[in-house]
Amino acid sequence: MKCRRCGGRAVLELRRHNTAFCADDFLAFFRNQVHETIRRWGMLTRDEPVLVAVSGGKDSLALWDVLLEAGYATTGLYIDLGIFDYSRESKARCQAFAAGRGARLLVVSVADEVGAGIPQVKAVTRRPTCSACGLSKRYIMNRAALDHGFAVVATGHNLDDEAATLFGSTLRWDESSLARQTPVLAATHPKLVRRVKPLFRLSERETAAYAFLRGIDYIVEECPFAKGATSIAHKEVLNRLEDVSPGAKASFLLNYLERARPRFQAGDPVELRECARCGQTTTGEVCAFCKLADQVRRSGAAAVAAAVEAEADDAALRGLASDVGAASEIHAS
Ligand code: Q46
Ligand code: ZN
Repeated sequence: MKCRRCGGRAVLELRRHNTAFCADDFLAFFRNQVHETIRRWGMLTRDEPVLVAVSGGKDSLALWDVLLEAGYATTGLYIDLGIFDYSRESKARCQAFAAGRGARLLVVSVADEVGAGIPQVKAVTRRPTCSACGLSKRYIMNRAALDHGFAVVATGHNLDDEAATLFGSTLRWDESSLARQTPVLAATHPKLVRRVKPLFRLSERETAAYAFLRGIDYIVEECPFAKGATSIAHKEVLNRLEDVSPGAKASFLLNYLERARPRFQAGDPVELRECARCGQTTTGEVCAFCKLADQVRRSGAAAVAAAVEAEADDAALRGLASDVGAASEIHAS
């Protein structure tokens, strides 16, 4: 297989583009896709500092790498979810990445903000883990950006993530989720920062190839709570479709954004106001994050520790149980 650009030995075939590239030309293709996406969607400007949310995984570190290399004024934001070894190792990857490039990294811990880490929040609230986690991440991202003077946050969501979210929303015909599905979430309120996804046209396989070829040390293991998540099943379905029809995922997402989204947007006017407690945006009186933190606080440290012990039996967390004692001690103190 030969590189379509230089004729050298290709290392990666991209079936949906009916092409193949050598390492150097693939890296150039990848960067070009990111810059084109940023330009076409008006995501970032050169004179505006960008907060890049990094998880330690391939996508967000690949994004940070491209932006740093292109000279954007970036700062990383790592949100410590308190998920045992997974969080410890992903934080170490982000810190090493930032140190290696002389970049600034902010670290915010969910435990400091909510009163407990994600496993404990899950245990005491009985709320689906990823829903409490997603809510906390969106809240902390926005607040960290406001606190540190950033008007924009960039995240590493890729084509597979976005197509799977769209697929899930479509299966439920969830109109407000469909209206919010966009690679650029505009700042529609002074307390809301713009959120952009410059990798949304690049597949998971492509970001993994970029990170590998750039020698980025990222965490390969998934979050233990990802097992059995519906979004993973949606990704599998879309991957099967992509196998028989290369380009299906991109077509599903890009055609939605171009043709169908405006119709959902028109029917979803949302009135935002400031949370009576924390001042961040909400549609009600008190925001969902403040309510979550309240619930954790009310349950008390002893209940948190007991719930975590019970949680250690959960099959999804087997093998991580040795960390539970230490984690509950930290959070109970
Ligand atoms: S939402 Fe769910 Fe992720 Fe949070 S609990 Fe893990 S899998 S990290 S993207
Ligand atoms: Zn609030």
